Amino acid sequence: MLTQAQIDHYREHGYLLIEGVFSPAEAARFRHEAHALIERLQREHAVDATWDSARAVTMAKTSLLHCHNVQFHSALLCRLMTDERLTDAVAQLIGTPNVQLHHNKLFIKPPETGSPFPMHQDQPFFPHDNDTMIAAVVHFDDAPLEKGCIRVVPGSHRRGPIPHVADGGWHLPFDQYPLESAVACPASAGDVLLFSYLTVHGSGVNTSDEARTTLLVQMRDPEDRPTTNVHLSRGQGMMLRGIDPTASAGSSVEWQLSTPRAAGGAAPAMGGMGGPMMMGMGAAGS
Ligand SMILES: O=C(O)CCC(=O)C(=O)O
Repeated sequence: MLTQAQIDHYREHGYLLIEGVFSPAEAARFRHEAHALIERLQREHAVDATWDSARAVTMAKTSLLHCHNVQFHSALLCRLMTDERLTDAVAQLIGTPNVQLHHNKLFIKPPETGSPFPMHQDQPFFPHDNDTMIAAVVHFDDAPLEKGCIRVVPGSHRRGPIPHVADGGWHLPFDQYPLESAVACPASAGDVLLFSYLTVHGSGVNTSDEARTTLLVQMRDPEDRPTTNVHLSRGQGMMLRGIDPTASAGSSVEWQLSTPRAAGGAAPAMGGMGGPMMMGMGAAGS
């Protein structure tokens, strides 16, 4: 259970770091699973997901190993997403008993060369009517500043959607939103950082001699409808806590693909990559 002070912090600042959600032993198991998964994928294809715009943050050649939607690769990581220690906190913060998966991303920022993320909001990538979308970053190992921990702009969620630059991956102008000006959120293995999809955030290069390993899970109230049918993916709509009161035939992707929106609905688009919201998006999307 979160305290009222934690809930108030999230509402005021748009983010919350919860320490020790998972034990060091659990985090170590997740980390082992994550690295084994990336190794399996790398045998099949390249898994770098560095945003083109990250090149403007650093001249160094960096890389970011990633896997979208880990539930199709690992039962352990699938169970992690439904763990009540995680989903109960999310339910409290978004104010609904029901928590639905939008998508998730496993990231490994390799030692010394782990790619940065320019400052951005996640909202432009997948806007929703009620803005309940929240990211939970589960830390599988320690993420001090030198490992490129996440940085946030406290209170930025209250500004609503901010115009982004599409060039090289949807991001905010570098001169107005320098990475260094944001508040660093260093975390330990087992900690979870939560932030709204309207909270401006980014992260620096991993210059340390250890990998930074995280799972980012994007979740929403199932009654919060996508404003545009973009950023669809297999597994979207899976219930992580409670029920889907809209009873929209299981997968919300299936529903979005087959059912036009009641008012002014855009034509459903598979993959969601065609609209202006997604132009210039890096391989990791958001
Ligand atoms: O993992 C990070 O360092 C940041 C990830 C991020 O900002 C994103 O995926 O939108």
